[in-house]
Amino acid sequence: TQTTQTVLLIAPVLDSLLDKLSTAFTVYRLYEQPDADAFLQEVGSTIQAVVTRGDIGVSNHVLQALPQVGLIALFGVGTDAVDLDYTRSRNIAVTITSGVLTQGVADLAMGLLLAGARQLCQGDRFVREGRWLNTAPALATQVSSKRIGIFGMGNIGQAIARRASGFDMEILYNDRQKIAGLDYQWCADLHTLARESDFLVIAASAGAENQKLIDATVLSAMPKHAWLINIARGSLVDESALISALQKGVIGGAALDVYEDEPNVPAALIALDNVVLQPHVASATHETRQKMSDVVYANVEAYFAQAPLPNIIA
Ligand code: 8YV
Repeated sequence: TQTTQTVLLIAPVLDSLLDKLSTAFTVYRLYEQPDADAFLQEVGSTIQAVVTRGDIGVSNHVLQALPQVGLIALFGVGTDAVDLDYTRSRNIAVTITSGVLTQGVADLAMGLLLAGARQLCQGDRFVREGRWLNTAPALATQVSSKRIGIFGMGNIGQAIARRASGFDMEILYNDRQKIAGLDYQWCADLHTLARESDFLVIAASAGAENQKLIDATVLSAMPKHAWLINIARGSLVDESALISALQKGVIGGAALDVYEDEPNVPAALIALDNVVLQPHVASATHETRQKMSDVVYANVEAYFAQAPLPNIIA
């Protein structure tokens, strides 16, 4: 459709969302442009809304070429790939897909935890490669009744805690402060949480202020048998310190959905057997991605209708 309501897509989204947006608005796809700067020079001044993935965001360089833009609708909940100081200074609203991916992400966190402790990937390889025919499988680590430490007790952290309580786990957490009404043990600092946890799960939002917070000192505070699970952002972890901790047996293992420089996963991580690797898929189910698409669409629609944005961030 050619309307004067124009949307710039920074990265691919679900086909159904693209179709819906294209039916209602004029949609340009930046990711298909061989020369992005030339393209932005040509159409940038007409763009009113940006749609992009949470993990990709949009650079200030691109936003500078969009003088009229008033909305960035993120397909995701992480805002770390957008410079919020800059968007505030330009009065650009930012919306996220709040609520709809909480369950899916918490599900994968438990999946990673179980896969790591119970050696699900090793077991699968063991059967496929025919090794079961002449060897006994290795013993794994129990999950039930163990201590789970959740770093970042927002919606996702709390959904992980609810799942963990179904596994009779003892639940500890660290967040900026104790959260009223939560019946779990609050640890005032991350190092204490690390020391006390059999499984340390990262569920915090990421930003410039907490880059590489999970560093060598946090990893050494963890018990030797403990596992690190990350479904948040790779930037929260010092990846080289993690690799070294895994190689030296400082921790038991790591189960990761996110990395410092996606999709580049260090060969040193891939080489390790006490590691479970997923390609940033915690929200990647049909159900969740459909709901995320609906939320993105609702916010773009509200923006052009000059209605309140349902999922605007503070
Ligand atoms: C998505 C995410 O995988 O919510 C986030 O911040 O990282 C994920 O839900 C990402 O936005 C890509 O679509």
